[in-house]
Amino acid sequence: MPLSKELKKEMFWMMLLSRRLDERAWVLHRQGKIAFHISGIGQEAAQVGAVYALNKGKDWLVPYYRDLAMMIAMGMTPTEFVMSLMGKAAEPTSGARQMPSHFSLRQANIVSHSAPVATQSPHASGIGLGIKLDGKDEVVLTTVGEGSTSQGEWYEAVNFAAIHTLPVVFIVENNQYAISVPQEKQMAVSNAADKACGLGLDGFQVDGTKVFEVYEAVERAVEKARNGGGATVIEAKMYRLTPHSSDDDDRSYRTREEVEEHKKRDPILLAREQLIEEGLMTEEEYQEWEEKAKAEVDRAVDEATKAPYPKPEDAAFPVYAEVKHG
Ligand SMILES: Cc1ncc(C[n+]2csc(CCOP(=O)(O)OP(=O)(O)O)c2C)c(N)n1
Ligand SMILES: [Mg+2]
Repeated sequence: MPLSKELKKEMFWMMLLSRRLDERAWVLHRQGKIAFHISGIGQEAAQVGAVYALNKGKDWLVPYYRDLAMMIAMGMTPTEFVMSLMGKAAEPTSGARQMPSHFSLRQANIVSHSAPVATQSPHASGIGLGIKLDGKDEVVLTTVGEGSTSQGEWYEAVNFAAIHTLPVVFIVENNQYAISVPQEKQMAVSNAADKACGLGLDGFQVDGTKVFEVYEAVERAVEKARNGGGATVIEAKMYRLTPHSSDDDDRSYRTREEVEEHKKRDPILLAREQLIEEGLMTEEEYQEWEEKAKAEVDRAVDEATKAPYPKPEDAAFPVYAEVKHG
């Protein structure tokens, strides 16, 4: 389905809001107000483009830790995200029991993942099998980084989905690094998508810095899955513009020149240029959106700061049965 003007603008708004929120998380970390942040900066086009191909509330999403822009586009509020960074009781993923960015959102069919990378991939295939057995026309979309496609779990999940013609779209967000390890030290193929054909599936590459191109590719795969055509692997190529996480110093394994070069293809700049070129947005409107995004992020930080921490006596729930004293 071609995207309307309104939808294109909405997608750009989701990218912009996520970017400004993500940047604030880095500031909060450097201010000592949060313990950890893992960033999606540079990956927003792939994330927003992919989830706009879903039927929200009906389809399923099994994301990974960089998918902040996906989460914002699927309805997680900036306040909820900042609460999760601060470990506040009302954060929706786990009530502050999980690391930040191990996203989930029950009302949006978004399923949490564990810290070992790629363990979410078999969960996605399992959900796909459930959908097939129930005869429903729902679709599962799941993501991993390119490094994670070297994990056994990823192969097992893709293999299983291929054998059983399951309605799963496997997205690989190829940001060219797995922490300090560049792609050529992670795999002997040039494209993670090439791995799909050995498992009997179609694998496509898409420019992960172009939001509307990602949307088109994922939409085709989602519709194929919905119509009984089975799974697809889509590799979105982009670049991780920040260090791996707030605990990483990327100067030890890549040059500043390399990072600066990739900033020229920042997905926010590319989408903004395209919208202005197509006459869908003016420069003034963009500046207003910047103000609006800043105000939303300010409000989120303010609200999350005021929100209460979990009660110490709730710490063991729901892992242990309630202990009754006296
Ligand atoms: C099984 C496992 N091994 C190692 C780690 C440590 N680890 C966390 S993120 C990461 C890099 C993953 O790289 P990639 O899949 O490319 O995703 P990216 O972080 O680049 O988005 C590693 C090795 C882990 N979490 N799980
Ligand atoms: Mg990577």
